[in-house]
Amino acid sequence: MKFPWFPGHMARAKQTMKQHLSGIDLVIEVLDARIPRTSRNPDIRGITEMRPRVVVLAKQDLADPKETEAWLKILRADGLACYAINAETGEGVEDVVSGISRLASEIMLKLQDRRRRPRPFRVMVIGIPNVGKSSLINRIAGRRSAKTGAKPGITRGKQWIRVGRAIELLDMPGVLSPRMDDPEDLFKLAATGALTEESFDAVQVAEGLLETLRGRAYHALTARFKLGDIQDRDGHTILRLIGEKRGCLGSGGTIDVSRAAVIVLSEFRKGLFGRVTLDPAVDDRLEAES
Ligand SMILES: Nc1nc2c(ncn2[C@@H]2O[C@H](COP(=O)(O)OP(=O)(O)OP(=O)(O)O)[C@@H](O)[C@H]2O)c(=O)[nH]1
Ligand SMILES: [Mg+2]
Repeated sequence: MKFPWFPGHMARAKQTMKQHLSGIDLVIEVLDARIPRTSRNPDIRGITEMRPRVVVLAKQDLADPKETEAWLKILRADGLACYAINAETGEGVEDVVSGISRLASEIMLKLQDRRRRPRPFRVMVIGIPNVGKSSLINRIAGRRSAKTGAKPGITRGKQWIRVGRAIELLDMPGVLSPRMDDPEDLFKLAATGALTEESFDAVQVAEGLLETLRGRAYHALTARFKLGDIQDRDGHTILRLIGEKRGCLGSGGTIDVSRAAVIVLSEFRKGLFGRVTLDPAVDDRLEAES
């Protein structure tokens, strides 16, 4: 398949978004706080741009807090309502709820002026796979209504979830852009867990990630694997060292780098190398100032 990260259910989800949009009052765009630039999907943003929008930076517990602050400033400078959350603990979710409620009263008041019959305020939640859409919805609803999971593609079809009497949330499958071809973007999406394991080379991504971590989280990386001095080591060598340390041995005692790669990716996604943002806000900050 040409675009293994764009399976059939994503194409169907885009169709569903288009079909349902006329009945939607607000769109929540969930971005990954570690990759706020790369996790924007211009396709779905294009589909939903005619609707009022709130942006949520999810998984803020895994991202560098200074970078998240900078990203919030940049997004707010664009006039967007924007919040950073941790759906695992619920941190920041109250602010999202009060933001939605405020917008709901404003928007529903306008609808009443046009003599529409009262109806619930309808919110569509969109974003790339595995970013935390269903987890956020469960937090807002205060119950586990939407299925969640640590791999992309958990939500396969749309699902409405009622919050009290006044709000309905539409959970959508995660959607990536089929036109995505920048290797750096694909690397970041793979490293953070937005792509299915079959659609990328784990060794290549782990090696790239280790070079990034060598630059951004040197002490956490060396301490976690007891690596010694790796200043001048490339990703491939560091991965082999990790394989050795963790006993990832294949037949004949060779180092199984594939197993080592799975360990590196899984530990990165759990935040075990500290809070690392892969899309620094710095360039955008300069843009915002110019
Ligand atoms: N650390 C951390 N993990 C989170 C957060 N939000 C969600 N997760 C985890 O991320 C994984 C994906 O969460 P989901 O809510 O299923 O993501 P989704 O966007 O609905 O994914 P799809 O339905 O596959 O598109 C799960 O393992 C969640 O427990 C967060 O704020 N912090
Ligand atoms: Mg989901």
